[in-house]
Amino acid sequence: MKLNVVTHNPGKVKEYQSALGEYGLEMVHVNREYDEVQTPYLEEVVDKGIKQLSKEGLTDFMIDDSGLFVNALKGFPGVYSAYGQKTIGNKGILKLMGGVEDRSAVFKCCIGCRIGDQTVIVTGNCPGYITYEERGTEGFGYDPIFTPNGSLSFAEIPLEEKNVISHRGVALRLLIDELKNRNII
Ligand code: ITT
Repeated sequence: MKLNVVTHNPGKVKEYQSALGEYGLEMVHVNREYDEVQTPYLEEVVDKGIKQLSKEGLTDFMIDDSGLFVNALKGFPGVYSAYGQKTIGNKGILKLMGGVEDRSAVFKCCIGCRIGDQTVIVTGNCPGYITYEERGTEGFGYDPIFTPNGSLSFAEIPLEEKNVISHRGVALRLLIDELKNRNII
């Protein structure tokens, strides 16, 4: 079955394909806009996005809204992560974290999937730490400045390993369980 992945971010499509390929699902990248409502909740963005895209006639698709929530920055960039990445970037986050001892952060990923007339929305979290410098060349976005365990950053490990522990990996496994429960895969 083909699944349309609506995103501007090819890195997400790769991670979906790596996790869902073995269930006979083939990802098709659809580089298309949907409105991202302003809210502190990723789930609300995804719920509204699914409703909008369905109304526009799209079928069999997935979207995801993700963010990096840094505790010492009171959750920033959080729901503003895409904006934070485009503006201050990883260097800017490291600058804000200069001299800050509490490096703890959480990556969150909310995935919404619409297949036929069924909707599944799941969320995965990955706790970890902000590094002291950018490290690694794998992945995308904030991967070079996030480490799940204080050792290697997400940009220093292969995608398959990132999927085992990452926020998106956790969400994808919840999605797979739910799609199995509903006999969709
Ligand atoms: P969409 O078109 O799917 O919205 P996006 O890249 O804008 O693509 P989000 O709004 O969900 O996606 O992501 C917020 C930001 O967080 C964005 O800059 C991403 O690069 C970054 N991000 C999301 N997931 C990430 C991950 O697994 N590793 C590193 N950065 C990630």
